[in-house]
Amino acid sequence: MTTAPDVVRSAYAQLVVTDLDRARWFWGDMLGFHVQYDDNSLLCLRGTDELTHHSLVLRKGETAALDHISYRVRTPEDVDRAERYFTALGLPVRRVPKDSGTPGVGDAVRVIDPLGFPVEFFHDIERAERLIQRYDLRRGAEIARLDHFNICTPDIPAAYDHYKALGFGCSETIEGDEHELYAAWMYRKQTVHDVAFTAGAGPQLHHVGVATHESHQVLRTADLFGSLRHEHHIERGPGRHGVSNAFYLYLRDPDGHRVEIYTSDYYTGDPDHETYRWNVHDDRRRDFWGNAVIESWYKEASPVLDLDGRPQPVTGPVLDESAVQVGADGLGIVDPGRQDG
Ligand code: 4SX
Ligand code: FE2
Ligand code: CA
Repeated sequence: MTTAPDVVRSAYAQLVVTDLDRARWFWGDMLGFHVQYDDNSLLCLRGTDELTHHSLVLRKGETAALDHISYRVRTPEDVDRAERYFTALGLPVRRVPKDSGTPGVGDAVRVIDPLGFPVEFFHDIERAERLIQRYDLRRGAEIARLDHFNICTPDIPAAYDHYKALGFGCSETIEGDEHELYAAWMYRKQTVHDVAFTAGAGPQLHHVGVATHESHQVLRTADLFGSLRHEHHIERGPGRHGVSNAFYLYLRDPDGHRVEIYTSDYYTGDPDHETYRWNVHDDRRRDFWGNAVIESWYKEASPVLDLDGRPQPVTGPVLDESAVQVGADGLGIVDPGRQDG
């Protein structure tokens, strides 16, 4: 068995957008990402707390898609380990030397993982000026940092097995009565997740999750979109998740890419941290207040590219969580302790 690379954290996502000016407005002016690099074909963005070059890259292209997700690994040798690991799995692997890939990133390896996703592993990245206390530069949602990727894949157990083998822990799951897996949240850094899986046609990108410090920033984001008559960008929330306990808001960017504004999940770093399992019939699992999840959230996602920039074909899901009925009438579980009439 080849040794898996030691992954530190989810580091950045590179998205293809069709209009950089509109993307600059959405991600920069509205979400408050700091522009670290802009050459009119590529934008590198980072949150107020991030000390490395970027956590989001927007590349101008013809069709909106995910170019790749990227994980930082612990040492330069872990980049070589990633190359050997995915080569041994018989998957497409490509070295991307410094200065030939994404600005700011050193030597990297890009692969198509067993789930069909374009994934990069790197160690070296340019450091960036500390903006943590530049309150004068904050605007919009005041995004602090990237938190996670959420990906659609038809086979959740296969996704779980792949990330388990890469050394990821599992913080929470959604399961059926026979423990069939509908969704799972997995981490390397000490939070609820670096990556989560949504059962759906895949490989597709479901969303990028970005963190604020406080729930008022999530509410203010929704208010800003409303005030500017851009409420159509709001897809789901604000609300409190059951899974993760985070406060959330989902938006769609001008190309339809979904982003989650996310705050206040919990620490998972103890070595004996246990997986918390939600039943798919528990109406609090995805919104702790029981608010329904809009259909588009389950059904729509961004296509992903292969290593040559062509769209990857998708396969339909095995389980469809959106079709699960909660309670006899589908409207919610009746409190078993409640006496009607
Ligand atoms: O909808 S869920 O409560 O299951 C959920 C979705 C929890 C955490 C997330 O980051 C997410 O995207
Ligand atoms: Fe999320
Ligand atoms: Ca809406």
